[in-house]
Amino acid sequence: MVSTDERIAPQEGVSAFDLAAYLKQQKAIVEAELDRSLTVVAPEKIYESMRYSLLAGGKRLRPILCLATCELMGGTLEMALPTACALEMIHTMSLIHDDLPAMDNDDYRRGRLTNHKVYGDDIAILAGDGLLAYAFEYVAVNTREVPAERTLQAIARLARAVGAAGLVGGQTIDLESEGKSDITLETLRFIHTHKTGALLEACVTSGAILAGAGAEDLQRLAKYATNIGLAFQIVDDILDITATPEELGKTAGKDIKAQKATFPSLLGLEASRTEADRLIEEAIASLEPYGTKAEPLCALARYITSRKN
Ligand code: GRG
Repeated sequence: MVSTDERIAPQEGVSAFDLAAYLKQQKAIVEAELDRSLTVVAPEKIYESMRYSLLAGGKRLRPILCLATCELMGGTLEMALPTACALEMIHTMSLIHDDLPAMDNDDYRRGRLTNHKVYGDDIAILAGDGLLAYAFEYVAVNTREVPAERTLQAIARLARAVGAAGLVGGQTIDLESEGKSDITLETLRFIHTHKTGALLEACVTSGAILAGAGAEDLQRLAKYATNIGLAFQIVDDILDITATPEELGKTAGKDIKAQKATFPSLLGLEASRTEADRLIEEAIASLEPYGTKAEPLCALARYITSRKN
């Protein structure tokens, strides 16, 4: 269900865009495709574990971003749907591994027990690995009506976002930084742009690549993505302090407990909010050349700072 928090009040001079209706519609498309993408076969335990996390809800922001940019660049839903699902598989696997005792050690995610709490650490590791491999297979096998060269480029973007140049690199520095009191804003920016921003950028750019976007469009969209990526993680840090576990669907207040450097711990809550808002406005400004066609992406950017979970 889409909450009323996702309704954006139209601003003066800006036409109304029904984000709640848009999110509901796109989310339903993604949920149905994810459900179809993964069936339980032998060995059942691993498939059940993969489905447990993949179909546990979540905002589905990453696939929705991918579909939105593909559409903005003149592509169709069919062109981007396999990649959109793959992005959610990758995101889900990163959450499964992030929640493991060897990493963030969390018991709850998306309002239910974490994968390893239900299936054990061993199966949770394998479920993550299985989802990661399947994500790439899914794009390669199911992408239609897109020239192979573009699909290959999209796959390369996804792979780069996942590896040491992206999520894996960001998570490494994040783990190394834990408990240290001298983490600088620069290091924190590195962690956020890699751990969270890289995948969001891959969502936006892969959708555009599949639709055949040119270099100038890709550059603009990458700028939009970098800004929303950093804003997204700043808001995540703020919510860790201000939201309840029920709102978050996971343990709240973990960053303070772990003495983790975050934007609020370095800048304070108000300045962090101001920075997130500034980044979102900058993201929106880079979409100006597209006019009203970019309304979904602009509304999605604003949603990042107004969200409650
Ligand atoms: C990718 C190979 C590989 C390994 C994973 C564990 C790890 C390496 C990286 C950690 C990545 C991570 C968990 C980043 C945090 C991103 C983040 C803000 C997650 C929350 O995203 P939401 O709010 O969650 O979109 P929902 O549940 O709505 O999908």
